[in-house]
Amino acid sequence: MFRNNISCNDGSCNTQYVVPGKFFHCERDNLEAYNNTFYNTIACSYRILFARFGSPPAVPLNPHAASSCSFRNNIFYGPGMAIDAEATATGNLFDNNSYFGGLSHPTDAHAKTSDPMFVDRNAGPAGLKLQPNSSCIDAGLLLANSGGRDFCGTQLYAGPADIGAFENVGQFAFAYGNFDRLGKPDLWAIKRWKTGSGKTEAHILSGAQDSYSSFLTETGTAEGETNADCEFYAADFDHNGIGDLYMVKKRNTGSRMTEVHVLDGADNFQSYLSHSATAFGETDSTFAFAVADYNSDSVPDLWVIRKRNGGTGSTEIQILNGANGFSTYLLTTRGTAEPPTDGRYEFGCGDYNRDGKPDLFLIKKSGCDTHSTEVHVLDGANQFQSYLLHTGTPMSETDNSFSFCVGDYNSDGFVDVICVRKWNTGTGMTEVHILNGNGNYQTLPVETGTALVQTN
Ligand SMILES: [Ca+2]
Ligand SMILES: [Ca+2]
Ligand SMILES: [Ca+2]
Ligand SMILES: [Ca+2]
Repeated sequence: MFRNNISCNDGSCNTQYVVPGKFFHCERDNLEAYNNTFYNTIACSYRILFARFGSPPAVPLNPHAASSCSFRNNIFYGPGMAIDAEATATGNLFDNNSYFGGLSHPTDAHAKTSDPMFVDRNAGPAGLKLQPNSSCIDAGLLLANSGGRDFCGTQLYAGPADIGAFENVGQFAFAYGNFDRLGKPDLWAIKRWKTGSGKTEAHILSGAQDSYSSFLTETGTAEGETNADCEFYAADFDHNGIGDLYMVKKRNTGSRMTEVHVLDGADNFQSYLSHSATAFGETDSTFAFAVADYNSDSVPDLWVIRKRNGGTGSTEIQILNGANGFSTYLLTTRGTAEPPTDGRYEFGCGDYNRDGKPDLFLIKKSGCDTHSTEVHVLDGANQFQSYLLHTGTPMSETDNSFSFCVGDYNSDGFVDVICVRKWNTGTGMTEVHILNGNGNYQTLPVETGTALVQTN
């Protein structure tokens, strides 16, 4: 078994063996190699060796090449000769691999031969993740014994399997808010790429029966496909009671500033209510956001949370005024009581203690003292300088198969935490697990599969 590995220029131009150059040296019968990325940059006779060789000087230990091996869901990238010379002779299976850079493999009935589109192939192993439009995404075989984790620890498989050592995730963004004027907030699943319609799509699950078992809408929007540069939030821009879709574009913007674009819920997101370049420069994955009214003028504002690398040595917050297109600050750079944070945290806002001032929720997913998913709340009344709550919950520690939202699901005035399980769910559907704010998140009154298939 050889799976979820990366090989970068390993064994290239290795001349100590009979045959110079190799991707991989396979000496065992029945070896299964899957979901690996073999990457080479040097023109050489790259190949997979199946013969069994001893130490130099190269003497075959066994004249019989390995047989009954299988190679599936792998990426072979690099210049060189065809790699099937020994494979075809010894009954080894090649199926559903990607070959690019001059390689070929005529025995692979499901060969992918277009550029796998690495994020940055000169940036080391992490650069061998796939871009959102890679043809290797969702093109893999679902193999029964996946190993459970990809090269960087993402749980496998996240929806349809991908080819190569990295599973692509983040296609869906989740938001929580009222869409349809009825009392209870709804769950918004925003599909950013590989949508089928060629548009960013909104799939909104009704919260009316606490079951999320039907859709209020499933539609392409006026916005083309997007990527991880864009985050999505639900709020009512124009006070007509119908939720609107806020898109925060963090980088690669025309204005070189973080931008906010608002799509109108009233026409099913077919037009824009607003386009704004904010006063804040471009941002990246060290930032998180929320959209909620801070200064009680009923206009949603943009909360910019800097998780780390700020000047104060803490998790920082700044809030931009929605009333003037986010061009001025309601709260300028402010350190908080929370030390720097990272990818184990998600953020949201809501009025935890019902004093009329929205508070900042931090959901800590892993690495927790309580060995559970934790809820921490910073007090909006003193500009987030102290905590209103630290608590463990009945949710065990969570990973990136979960997304979190904050809102009052049952209209009892207590802000709840909505845990969305995207994949590897018991029901086979995207699931909602709600931590009840009444009682400080110690119960899970709602745990349900939704009408939405598994997401990633
Ligand atoms: Ca609206
Ligand atoms: Ca406001
Ligand atoms: Ca409060
Ligand atoms: Ca509640």
